[in-house]
Amino acid sequence: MAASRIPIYVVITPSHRVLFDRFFLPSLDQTQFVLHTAELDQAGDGEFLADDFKRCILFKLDEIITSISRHDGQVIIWSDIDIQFFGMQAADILKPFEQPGLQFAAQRLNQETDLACGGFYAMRCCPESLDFFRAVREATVSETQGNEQDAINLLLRRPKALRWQLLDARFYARSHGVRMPRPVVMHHATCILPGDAVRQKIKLLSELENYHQWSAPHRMSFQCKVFAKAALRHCGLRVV
Ligand SMILES: [Mn+2]
Repeated sequence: MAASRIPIYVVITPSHRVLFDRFFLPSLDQTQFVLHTAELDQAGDGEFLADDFKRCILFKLDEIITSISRHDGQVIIWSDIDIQFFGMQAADILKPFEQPGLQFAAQRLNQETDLACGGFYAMRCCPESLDFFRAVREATVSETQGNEQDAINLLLRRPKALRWQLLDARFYARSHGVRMPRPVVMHHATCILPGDAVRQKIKLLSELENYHQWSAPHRMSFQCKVFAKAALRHCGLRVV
């Protein structure tokens, strides 16, 4: 039996809309997910932690708080739009929530730490999540200088945090490293070099378009190419 469709929320800004139109939307299986978009009209390139980025974060946190009240008892997703999906299904998200009491599941930020990524997470809509995100909003302003991801990680490690876990390796982000996991259900084009973020993200996303349908030789040649580029970066070259 098909699982019920999961609400997936995104904030779209003019600087990043191209990523949504070209990669996020076409790759999202809308038989599995119900898309909710909130548009934020603002100038700026949305570079990580610039002033326009921080305003966007507070707007997003207000929208998160509203969304939790709207879907009482349900699991919902909050996602960045620098993401493409490789056939991700509702069951991929609901599986961890079969554990009794789980309230929050986030993409892993990197392999070196157990930090949550602020760009892709699912939560059970309940009073605890609502309190948590109210506290995240407060901490984002008063403790982490506008950085919501830091606030989430700070509060997850405090007493009375949500019951949470990291999503597994199928939820791939570029900051996990250049080796592609298999199986894989999504690709988050987390940035690798400072500056011209949107252009870099377009390049990363277009290189991996429809990855779940690639042949084994295609996957292997891609993997060789990214290892070679990683070696060049290691030598100090600016290669995306
Ligand atoms: Mn992102």
